[in-house]
Amino acid sequence: MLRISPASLLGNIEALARIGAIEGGGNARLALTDEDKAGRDLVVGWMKALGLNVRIDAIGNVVGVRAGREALAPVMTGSHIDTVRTGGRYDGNYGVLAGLEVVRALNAAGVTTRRPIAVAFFTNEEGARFTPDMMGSLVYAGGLGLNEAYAATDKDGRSVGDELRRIGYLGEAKPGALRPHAFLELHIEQGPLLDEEKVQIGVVESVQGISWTEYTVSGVSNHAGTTPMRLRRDAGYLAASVNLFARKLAWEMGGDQVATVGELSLRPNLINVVPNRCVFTVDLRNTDEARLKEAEAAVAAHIAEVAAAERVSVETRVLARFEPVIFEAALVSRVERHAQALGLSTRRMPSGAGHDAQMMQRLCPTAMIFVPSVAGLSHNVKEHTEPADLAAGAQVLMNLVLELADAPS
Ligand code: HGY
Ligand code: MN
Ligand code: MN
Repeated sequence: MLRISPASLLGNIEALARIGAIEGGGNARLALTDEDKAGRDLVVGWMKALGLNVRIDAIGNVVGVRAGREALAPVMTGSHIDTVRTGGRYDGNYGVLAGLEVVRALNAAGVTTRRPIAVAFFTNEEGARFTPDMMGSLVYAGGLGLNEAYAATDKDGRSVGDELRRIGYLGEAKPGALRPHAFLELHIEQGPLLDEEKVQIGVVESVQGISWTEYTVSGVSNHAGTTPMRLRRDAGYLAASVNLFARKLAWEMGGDQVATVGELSLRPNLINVVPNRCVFTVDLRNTDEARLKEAEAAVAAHIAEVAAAERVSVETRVLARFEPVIFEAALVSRVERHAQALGLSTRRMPSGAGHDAQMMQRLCPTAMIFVPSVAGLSHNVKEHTEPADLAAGAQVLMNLVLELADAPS
């Protein structure tokens, strides 16, 4: 059996983690920043050194292709290398670098597979600077037009199109022109299940639905001391009320329902002034689309009720909305079989986080492989996965990629 080299994989994870490194061992490489460019340049350099034919597409997705014996649709693997501002070193990066490790091992063994093998990283998976998240893979899968993606702006008004151009990654290739035979994404779980249950491999069956909404509340700024409660039109109060409501709702709904108010900014943000403006976000997720719709409706009704009582106005902007995605069952079973053939313990599960794979399932049979996240921590500099688990996941990826790339059909 062709073996991945844990040392080579861990070394590359370590090297990439030095780019955009932040206190505590994590990474800050927000999409299309100079740090993202530096990470991209490093990984593209590694792709070229491995002899891959590197294509950069018009949304900045990068695909390195290793030729096969036959010019067929490739088996593609990959993920993302952009991070949130307080990111860890494994989220996304691990899947891309494991894909390059598969290529390195094939090169070292002088093996040429029947089908080409492609390793990709997609632009702006995180959605932490520009929304929607999974932007590059969504464009690649035909779910978002290029001009709409280019027009997305960050809080400083910088657009995706301008930033792509600025960092030199507005490529020529048409997004999605290279249609994979199958797509595999190896990723850390980012949640607690595998670690709590001491299971080595997560066989991912689906990705839960995601609903991201931004609310801009306008009230009346006033003196904190002289304004009686009956006269207040407090924009910040609405946001606080939604946070409490959404959290209680998620607890009451139970199941997979989660709710997060992740962004919140007040204006004028002064101790003695009733805020007249508040911009905040609500992230709702559920594996069940009907339940997710219920949660969205309940939050909207609560906002309408409190806004009327507080006499504030609310502008709503949907930032991202993706229904749950079910992965190709036959491919999911292959993941399970390969993990078990290596003597690894497995459990089937949904993904709580969004991933590029959920977009690629629109194009071809797709599946994901999870490895444990210690204490379920992610989007946190303390994100950690044990080296043995990182190596095990990469070996499952290797074996599955080889099986698919040499299959007769
Ligand atoms: O938000 C997510 O689930 C992903 O990290 N973009
Ligand atoms: Mn990720
Ligand atoms: Mn992430």
